[in-house]
Amino acid sequence: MRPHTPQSPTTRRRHARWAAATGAALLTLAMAAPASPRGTDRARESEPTTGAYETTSHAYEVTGPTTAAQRTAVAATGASVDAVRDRSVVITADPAQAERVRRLGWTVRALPAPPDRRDGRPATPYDFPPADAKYHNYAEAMAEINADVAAHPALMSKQVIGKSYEGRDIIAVKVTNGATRTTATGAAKPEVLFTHHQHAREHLTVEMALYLLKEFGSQYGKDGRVTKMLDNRVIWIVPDLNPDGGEYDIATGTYRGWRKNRQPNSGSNNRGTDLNRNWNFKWACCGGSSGSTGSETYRGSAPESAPEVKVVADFVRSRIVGGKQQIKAAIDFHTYSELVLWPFGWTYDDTAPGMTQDDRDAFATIGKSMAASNGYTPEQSSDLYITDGSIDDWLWGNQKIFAYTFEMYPNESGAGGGFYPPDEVIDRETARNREAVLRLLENADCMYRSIGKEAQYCA
Ligand code: CXA
Ligand code: CA
Ligand code: ZN
Repeated sequence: MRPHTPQSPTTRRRHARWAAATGAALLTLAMAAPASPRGTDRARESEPTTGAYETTSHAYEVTGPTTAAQRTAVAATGASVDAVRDRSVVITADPAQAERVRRLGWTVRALPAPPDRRDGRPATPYDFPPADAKYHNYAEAMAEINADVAAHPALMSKQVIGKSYEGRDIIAVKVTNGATRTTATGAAKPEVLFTHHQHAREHLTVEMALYLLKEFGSQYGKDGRVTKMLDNRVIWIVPDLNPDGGEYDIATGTYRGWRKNRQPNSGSNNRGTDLNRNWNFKWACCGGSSGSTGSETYRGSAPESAPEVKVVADFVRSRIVGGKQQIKAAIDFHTYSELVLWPFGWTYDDTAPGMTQDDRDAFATIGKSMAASNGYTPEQSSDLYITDGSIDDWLWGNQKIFAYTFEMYPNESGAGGGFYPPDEVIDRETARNREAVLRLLENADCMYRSIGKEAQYCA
């Protein structure tokens, strides 16, 4: 195992920025938290953890954990770890999970409930609150995509690749210049996959998909790099992996902070599987997911037990043509923390069976290049905490696709709005990833070129 340095200069820098920017605000908000509509700490902790009702999850700041192993232990209580700082983490937990974290010896403090953005106006069911009206609910996102495809029929086509648990369409948009079947050299076009919104409350990721479609559609024939990529790549955009969870999160006009899908679990009143723990590679292997239905990181009853994961995994497998996976690289968009992450998540080790030093170096080189372009922090995902059953581990471990996770804006839980940044930031924070996306597309034909080994791997 490589020496693990949890308190790297990078995390220390991030911590300092956070403390300076939001320390005072957090204190105030923590004091205000018990008056939130979700009730007091005492009330929450008297709620049942099993039985007739779903328990209420809430955001907490946990002060004390400094190493990845300590953060993995926090996650093992069933909470989701939403942000990682030098000496603390932000989690989502139900009262029992929060108590388990306290018993680990850490200080646990309730954070404010998600913001009320209704502006005193009535909520429209299944719509974003008035102050966040620029976000797209499911119907609005589909309408926007249909319009993009209709406006650029030579560049885009939409496929329904399957259905969510509640029966919503899961779609993939194919973006490429349909007039060219191969690259200039006659080779099959390398394919690149962008996936969005595995986690319900991470709505900014759907906006990222809409941004990419707008940008590719409008810049073809205008911007040289975009034109070259649409001529020489096939881009697949899956804009919404978790439409049921997303709609549930916004249904009442007050954000619910929901993460999982909305699939019932047999023998339990707790709904939902964490889609990013349900992929079929080392599923349940390593303490990086939970077998409890009430957990924020419930892994499901079996790999691909979530219909949404099965649909996208089947789609990825369908891109194996003549025995060869056509998709070479991928980004799965999440929020928040401003990170570029690469696999493996199941082990702290840099290299492992199926991840050679050259593989790792190509991942890190292009990961760091993308991060240099958007100001995110690049690292292996297990530098945060262990995960098993994540999409990146499956895409790389099973399909040999160079798969990254982007954790988008904000960097911090406080000032930037955590999972719910105001809609004013959408344009800036989606365009912020333009260059990173182009860099991945431009490298996708031979990721090993980045480490000077094109001849060895891509001849
Ligand atoms: C993550 C993503 C991919 C592999 C390992 C870890 C981070 C992600 C998660 O835990 O699934 N973080 S998040 N978006 O806050 O849930
Ligand atoms: Ca607004
Ligand atoms: Zn996520």
